[in-house]
Amino acid sequence: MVRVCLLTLLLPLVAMSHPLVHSPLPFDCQDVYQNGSKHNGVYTIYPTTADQPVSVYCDMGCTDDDAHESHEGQWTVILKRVDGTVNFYRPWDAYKEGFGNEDGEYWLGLETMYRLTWPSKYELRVDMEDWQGGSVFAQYTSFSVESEDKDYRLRLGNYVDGGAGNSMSSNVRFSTYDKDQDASSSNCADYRKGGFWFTYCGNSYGANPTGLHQKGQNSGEGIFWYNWKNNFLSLKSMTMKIRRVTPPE
Ligand SMILES: [Ca+2]
Repeated sequence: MVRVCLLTLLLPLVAMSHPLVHSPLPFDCQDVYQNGSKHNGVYTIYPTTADQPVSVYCDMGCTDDDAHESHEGQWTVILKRVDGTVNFYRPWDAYKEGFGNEDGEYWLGLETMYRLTWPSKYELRVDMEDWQGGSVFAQYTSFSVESEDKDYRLRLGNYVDGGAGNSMSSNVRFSTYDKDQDASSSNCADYRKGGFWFTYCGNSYGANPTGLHQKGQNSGEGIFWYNWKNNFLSLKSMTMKIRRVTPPE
């Protein structure tokens, strides 16, 4: 899953110098790719209107095999955890608008996720890595986020594969420490130190992609994916990314 990409070092320059004026405004990273930018990096997309640009990290695949490239990449990254440099214990408004650094750790924002996923069908892939160098992923056939009026409720398709196991549930409202909308009598976002589509928090199930960046602890406050390790072991990295299943005509 982790590929060496020599071009990565050049990417920020490529991204900044890419002339958007010659192409239609990209709706997501798939459009960015089709407009000619085929390398991983930070780009600007326009999920709403031309006067509302959104900065995003695009995972374009970055493999040396060109024939394989178009199939593997074109992902719009919605969450990235790599080093613990960004605080994810934030209130509702922060999770709504997004925060962090697109070239490091960040949360894209629920409103942008809603704008991206209501008109088109997207799939979801979650990549993760433990502290021993192991890596797996979890892929879902569809991913969409409802509007704020509907509590940014998550609609998730079937878990397909990847070795991580299924640790996410569909039909779940989003929760932050200041807006507890989970099904537990506890405040899961406060308990887990991040915001997410939590259902229950006291039981041994679920995922915590926005938890604390801890080194291999079992605190239940770290970044974990329960069904991979069958415990709350905190992971080294986690990325959530989405891609249109059927591109619009
Ligand atoms: Ca609760």
